[in-house]
Amino acid sequence: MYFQKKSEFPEDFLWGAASAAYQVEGAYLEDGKGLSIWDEFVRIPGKTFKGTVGDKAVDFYHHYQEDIALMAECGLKTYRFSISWPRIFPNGHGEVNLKGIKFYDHVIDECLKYHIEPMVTIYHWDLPLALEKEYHGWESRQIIDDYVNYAKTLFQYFGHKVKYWITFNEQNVFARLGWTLGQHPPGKIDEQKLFYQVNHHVNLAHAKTVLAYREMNLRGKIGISFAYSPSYSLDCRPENGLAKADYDDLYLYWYFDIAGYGRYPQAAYQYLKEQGFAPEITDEDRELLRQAAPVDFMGINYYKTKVAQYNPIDGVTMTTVANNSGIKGSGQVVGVPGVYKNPANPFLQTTSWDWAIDPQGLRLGCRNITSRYNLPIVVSENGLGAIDHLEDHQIHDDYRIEYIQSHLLELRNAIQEGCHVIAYCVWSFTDLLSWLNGYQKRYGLVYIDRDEDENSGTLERIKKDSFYWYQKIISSHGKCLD
Ligand code: BGP
Repeated sequence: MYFQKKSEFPEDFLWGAASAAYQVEGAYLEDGKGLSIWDEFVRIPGKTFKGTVGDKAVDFYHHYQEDIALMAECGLKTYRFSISWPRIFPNGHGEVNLKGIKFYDHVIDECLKYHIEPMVTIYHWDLPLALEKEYHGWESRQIIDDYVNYAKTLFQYFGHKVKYWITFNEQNVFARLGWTLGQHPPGKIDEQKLFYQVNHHVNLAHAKTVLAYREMNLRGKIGISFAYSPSYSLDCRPENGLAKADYDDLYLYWYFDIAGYGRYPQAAYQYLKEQGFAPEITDEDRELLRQAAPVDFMGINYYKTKVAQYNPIDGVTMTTVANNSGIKGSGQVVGVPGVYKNPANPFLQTTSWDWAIDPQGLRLGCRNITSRYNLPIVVSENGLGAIDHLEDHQIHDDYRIEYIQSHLLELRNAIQEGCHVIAYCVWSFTDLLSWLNGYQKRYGLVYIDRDEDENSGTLERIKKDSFYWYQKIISSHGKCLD
């Protein structure tokens, strides 16, 4: 839409940044923490870039005071971070590890000391390994009660201090990569039926947790975050228009509709049922999902858009070579045979990892969410992964500034168009370990001196140009964006 006068960000807008426990904390065996599935998976040769492991990561566990002080200096209003389940329950259930509780209590207090709103992700992929060994983790319905017990424990300890909760980070990524592409633990390939069943268990765990949270009357907000790549039809050929609708239903609304409406989209469900991939859903499940919807806010992790094109039945599949090398053009087109495929968008630049850079896509995504669900939105991740060069103790990351600036301008447009956006979290505040891409793909506003070698670097924190830029944006309440 065209508006003559530009609007501003709301007064109480939460300018923030995000991270995940496994990617920053390190201290993987300290203070009673149990192993997570990632601690094991990364040790399988060839799974991560240069064999990186998260044993030390960027050592947030010992640097959290320094890092949160830097967040305060930057002016952050919210810090989104995740809690490591095996730090709280080393075996997934049973006795609480009080040292784990103490650590997060300190992190939360440190945030509050600087008036930074803690936004907690309950699950950002680091499942206790013990549960994988005991009953195959997310493959079993047993996990639902263990997850709810873990989440309720967090509500009991931190519910009076934390006002924003995110049940899951990107089940549409961890389930797909874990059960169909073999790129995340448990490393299974093309287990379509299991993948949809796993995703269903995640939905049930989410729903039960939302209901438990509401019963506790804690007066905060609870939502969920998905990886969100809105789509364009390749062109106006009707078959491509339908491919877009199919992509949207199968790849996006299959997840979002549960959070928004408590049900799966019809066309996708019928398709999966016929394929033999639909999850087993009981009447009780249906009722539970319905009761928990809608969430209080929809979290979106936005990095890119996709193009949808009809994919013939003998066309490309999802199993393909991913670009985890940072060599532009090394990724391949993927798709679902007979349904859709996602060719590159010739009108957009890409990152070195072949992610289409599309600021307007963020606006489009917010508009879609608003039209379909009319729910508040938290942009729980957005940022640029790039190779940074340290020169004279400085990082001149104008490319990152340009990326964030252009996305924030479009976010402001979305807000003007009526989207109720409550927060924006840059991914990430400090550099951190990329799950599959080591440390060469950096996202931070603050550089951290280390690389793929576990013994490398001093872990010194160095503010990048983007840090100072974001500081200005926050202090001017977004006015400096123009
Ligand atoms: C999201 C994850 C984050 C983070 C980010 C960047 O999918 O929620 O944890 O990793 O993507 O991804 P990558 O590190 O692969 O570039």
